[in-house]
Amino acid sequence: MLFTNAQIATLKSDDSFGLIAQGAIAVDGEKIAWVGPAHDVPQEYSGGETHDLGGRLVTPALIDCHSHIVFGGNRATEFELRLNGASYEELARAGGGIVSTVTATRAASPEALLADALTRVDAMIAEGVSLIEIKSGYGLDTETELKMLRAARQIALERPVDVKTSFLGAHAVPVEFKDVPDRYIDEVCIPTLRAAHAEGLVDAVDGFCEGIAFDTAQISRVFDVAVALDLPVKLHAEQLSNIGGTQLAAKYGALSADHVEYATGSDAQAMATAGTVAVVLPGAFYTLRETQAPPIQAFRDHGVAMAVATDCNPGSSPLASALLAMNMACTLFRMTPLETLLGMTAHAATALGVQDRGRIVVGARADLCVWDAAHPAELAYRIGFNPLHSRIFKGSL
Ligand code: DI6
Ligand code: FE
Repeated sequence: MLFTNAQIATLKSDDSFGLIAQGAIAVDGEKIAWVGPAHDVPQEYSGGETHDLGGRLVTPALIDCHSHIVFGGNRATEFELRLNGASYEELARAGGGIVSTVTATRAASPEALLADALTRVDAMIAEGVSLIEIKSGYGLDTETELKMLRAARQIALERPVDVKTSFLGAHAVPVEFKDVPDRYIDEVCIPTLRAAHAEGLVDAVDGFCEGIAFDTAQISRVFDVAVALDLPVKLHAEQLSNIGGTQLAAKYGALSADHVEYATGSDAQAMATAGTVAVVLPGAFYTLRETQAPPIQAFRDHGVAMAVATDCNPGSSPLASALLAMNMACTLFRMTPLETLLGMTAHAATALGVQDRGRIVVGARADLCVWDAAHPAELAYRIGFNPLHSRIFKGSL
């Protein structure tokens, strides 16, 4: 199949959009077989099925590398309480926050959990997302963590989208273990990780390293099990304070450290050495009215790859728009439109340990977006417009 008459942002390297003005892309099965100027299309690709893209912009399909899109209920009441002055941490310590979503998620039937998540997944797909990372972490008991992860796997069967799962048993301390978080880690979190892994439900292991969640010693115990199971790790680190999560993530060679508002220059250095991606989550920064932005310039200076994600969740980031996350990363964090597009494509793939997509190069998965736009900077620029014309998933329109 040949797609022609396209303005292609290949993102073939990190230093530019890699634009090809009058371009064509040949697809063989699920993969990109050739990309280049339309007048150079090799003979072997010019005879088959051809789609004229009308001069539209083509980019790699978007990848949301950090979401909690499977959950029960919502937290609109908590939103009102925060607007009246309560802080996210106060609400968490008072048994609200993540723990209130745990109650709703435990109560939800598998069917309802899936149906609810699909409404948000559909919004993502409509904006060109083809791969979504989905975390557990609102079960905090074996049965519900498995229920969440099965729902996440089911999403990839119900919709034309790929899913990568992350086990986030170390997300919060459930009420039944309120004052004994270490017992929760040993008696529930780690055995549940083993059970979920045995069922093939885990692609990576995540944790929430924070004053209101788990410290580095507790996260280390979970990560040691991940290493033993040969699973990659990633970490919610330095979101509300700096307690050493980024350094810990780097020590374990984590795929990514996420949020990272309170990370320092030396944290950036450690991430660079470990090849750990910095995943910035401007939806949470915005919703919590955070004032400390992540150290974007330090990440640039140290050569840390940056990804951008929605963090779609009912508390700190009720956001199901990848494009708005890109816009926020520009406006709130001063990232460039190129950095945010790389952050929702190539670098998001790296943050998930996926090598074969996120750039329009020969051999990559033919997951593409066709946009009613003339230049790729337009994707991060507008607010509340969806310029997606069509999406190509696994080589099919
Ligand atoms: N940080 C976040 O932003 C989400 N989880 C986390 O560890 C928020 C989860 C929530 O508030 O429900
Ligand atoms: Fe998160």
